[in-house]
Amino acid sequence: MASAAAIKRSDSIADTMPDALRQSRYHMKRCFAKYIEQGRRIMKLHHLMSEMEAVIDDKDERTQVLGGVLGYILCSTQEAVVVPPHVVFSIRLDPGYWEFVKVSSEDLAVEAITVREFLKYKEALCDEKWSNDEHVLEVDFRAIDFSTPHLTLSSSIGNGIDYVTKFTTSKLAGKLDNAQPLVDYLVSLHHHGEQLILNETLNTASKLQAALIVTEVYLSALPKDTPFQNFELRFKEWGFEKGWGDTAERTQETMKILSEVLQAPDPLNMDRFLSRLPTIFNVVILSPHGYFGQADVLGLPDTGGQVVYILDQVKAMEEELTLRIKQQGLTVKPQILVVTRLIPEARGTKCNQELEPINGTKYSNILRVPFRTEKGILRRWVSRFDIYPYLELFTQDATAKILYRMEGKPDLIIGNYTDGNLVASLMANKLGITQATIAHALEKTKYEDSDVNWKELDPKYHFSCQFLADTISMNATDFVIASTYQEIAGSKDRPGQYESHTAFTLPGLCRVVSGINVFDPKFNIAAPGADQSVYFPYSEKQKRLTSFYPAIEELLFSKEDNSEHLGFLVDRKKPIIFSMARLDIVKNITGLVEWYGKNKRLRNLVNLVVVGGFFDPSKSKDREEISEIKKMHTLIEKYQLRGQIRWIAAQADRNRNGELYRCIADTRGAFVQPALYEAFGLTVIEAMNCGLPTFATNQGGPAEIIVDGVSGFHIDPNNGDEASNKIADFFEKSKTDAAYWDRFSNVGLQRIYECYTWKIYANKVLNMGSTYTFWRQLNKEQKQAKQRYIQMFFNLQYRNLVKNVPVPSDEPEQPAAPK
Ligand code: UDP
Ligand code: LCN
Repeated sequence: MASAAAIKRSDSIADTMPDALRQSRYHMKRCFAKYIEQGRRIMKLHHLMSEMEAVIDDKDERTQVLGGVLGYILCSTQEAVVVPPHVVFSIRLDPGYWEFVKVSSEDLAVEAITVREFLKYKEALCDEKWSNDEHVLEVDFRAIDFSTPHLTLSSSIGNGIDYVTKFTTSKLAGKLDNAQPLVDYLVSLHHHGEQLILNETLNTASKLQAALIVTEVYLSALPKDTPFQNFELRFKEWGFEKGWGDTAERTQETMKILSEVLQAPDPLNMDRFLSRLPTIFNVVILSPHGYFGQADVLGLPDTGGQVVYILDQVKAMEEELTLRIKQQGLTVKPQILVVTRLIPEARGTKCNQELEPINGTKYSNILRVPFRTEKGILRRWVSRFDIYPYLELFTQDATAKILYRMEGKPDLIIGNYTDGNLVASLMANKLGITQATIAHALEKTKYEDSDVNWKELDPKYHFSCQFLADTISMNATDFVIASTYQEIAGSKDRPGQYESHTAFTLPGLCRVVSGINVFDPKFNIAAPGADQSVYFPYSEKQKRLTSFYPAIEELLFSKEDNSEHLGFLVDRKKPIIFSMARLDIVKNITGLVEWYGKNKRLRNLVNLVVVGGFFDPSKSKDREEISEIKKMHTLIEKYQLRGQIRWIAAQADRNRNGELYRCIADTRGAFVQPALYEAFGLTVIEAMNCGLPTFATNQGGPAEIIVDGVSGFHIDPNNGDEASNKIADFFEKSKTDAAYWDRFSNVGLQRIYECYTWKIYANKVLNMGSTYTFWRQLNKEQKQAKQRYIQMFFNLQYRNLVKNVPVPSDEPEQPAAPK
């Protein structure tokens, strides 16, 4: 295949493609004739390639055709729309860079087209009349993005904060007066009515600069550890308020950094200064859907890593906030509220309690607010796909409760997933405060052609609401916290989750010609960690939680089926391959069972243990879970797996789960994460933290967490034979060479310590909070214009769609599912 070097960035596809087609004219004419043979349709890359193979059956000739620029262009094609006699291509040469061309199958003429035209071809396949209407609703966020600077390199995507600091610096540079917005911002800082940093005495850059020279001399004469209180009054007279530091030394440092910023702004000092400013004390984290609790919830429908992530995030953020506030010389206690839904019928969990302190924190709580409709309070769990009718009222109710609990506004609102992000957008807009969003997983890329086919999928998934809600939140938010690069902008071959919202179409509803721009500097990567007091290496013998051993022994090896486990392991000397996930289709636990069932070599080498769901489909209300439960039973019978498989129901005890991973490591086993797509994959880092060699899907976040063949292995969930053989090869090698297994265990751990800890995360996210709070202030007008556009879109489009989502009647709950 040709390399990227074959095509220069400055060349457009429309410029290079005609020549490339001409060079293989004979074959290309035949290929294009084949492409249009079946009439109008959407073709993906694999269709284009397999039909090309059928036409050019000689392998050498095919290699020659694909060896040049043409091969490179074709392989960068995301999809093609066949509209005889034309084939229209959407080509993605690099993450974030898309081009669209129309090729005539008759004379191979190539014409550049716009994204709008491309979407029109695509939607015409399902709704030609709508597509031809000149006045359909076109959503174009780019049109109102008139002043935000954007990045240009694909490799810079996800480092937004670095660029925002650079852009800020250059705005303030040049002459002292340019720093006035910074001074205004500093004068505006306060907490609960108390002025911080500067008062009106120092309301110009020149006054501030002069005063800083005086304080420099004054502070140099004091012992370094002099508490701020000792010179607080004098500073106040000069115009300086609290918040510079707890001692003379730290105050002097912070003031010096600001003096340097005023003298000649540079990004490093700007970043250091902004991250020291006392701007964040109270944080609201929104996560309405699922069962949000600290015990007995994991593995319940729609309840997985998001809950784990948020609880760990709160602990890490509270710790970091407490430290920062103290270092700045303030005595304020930070408050973090995780706001979720209160579920009256809570399946034995605490999800029916309004307030619950968060374990391991001093000042953080879960606040639960019920979903309401005009019929009253909704008592039961509702799928995340059906959640839209409750969100607006929930926002109102939650806002009132938050203001009451915090005795004022929060300083930062962080949304999670579609529902939490939409609520965060509405709330942050109403209160006028900084907003962050976290996706965990955007649903759009999980289902092929989910935009054009929305009408078919809508009754089940309500994607029309979801995609528009996501688009609204991405645009409304001040910054986005992603876990990996791929989440934003994908990989060479696959668009990112956010990137897939760049342009899409919902025929009959609206054509989104510019939904989001992944080069917007709001995008940042801050990868989560795993709680290292729970997930620590199997080799740390003195820390092992031996009290769980009898229960884990029973869980893995007892002979009889019961409500917690099914199947048994005849040969307990074999290593165990282990997987644990919610029983969603996308998690592909059934895929792993099938690969194992089919691969005799693997079955001879290892046993299989999977944790997920439960065994009686009639006990589940979740559509996907029900079908996966049934499939598991079928596969166990089909491949006669009893004796080699243990299926364990969803496990809710994190500490015991940590020990379970380590017990699997004791068998010299491995963790396998076979998802068809995984946004991040907390189980992957949990397993690696426990020293378990890990095989994880190459579709999504795990492909970035693991360096294939170095700190673990990638597997292709769409190629089960290859995946199961890769696992079998590993165990064959480990059987003859014990050091081989040890190597993957150790390098996996190293990878975690370098990149995936909560400490690194909290530091990054709080810096983002400070930097983007100033940035939104600097770009007030732009922000306001966008908000008005968003409000109109929300009102006229999104709200109408929500009316189509049924509100279930509140008949009594089924018996609780076993935990
Ligand atoms: N988990 C669990 N019990 C289960 C299934 C999952 O405790 O039966 C935990 C798992 O340890 C991890 C989280 O739930 O902490 C799942 O996170 P992941 O990112 O792997 O997937 P998600 O469910 O968020 O899609
Ligand atoms: C949701 C997912 O699907 C996972 O991939 C993530 O690991 C989890 O949330 C936590 O962010």
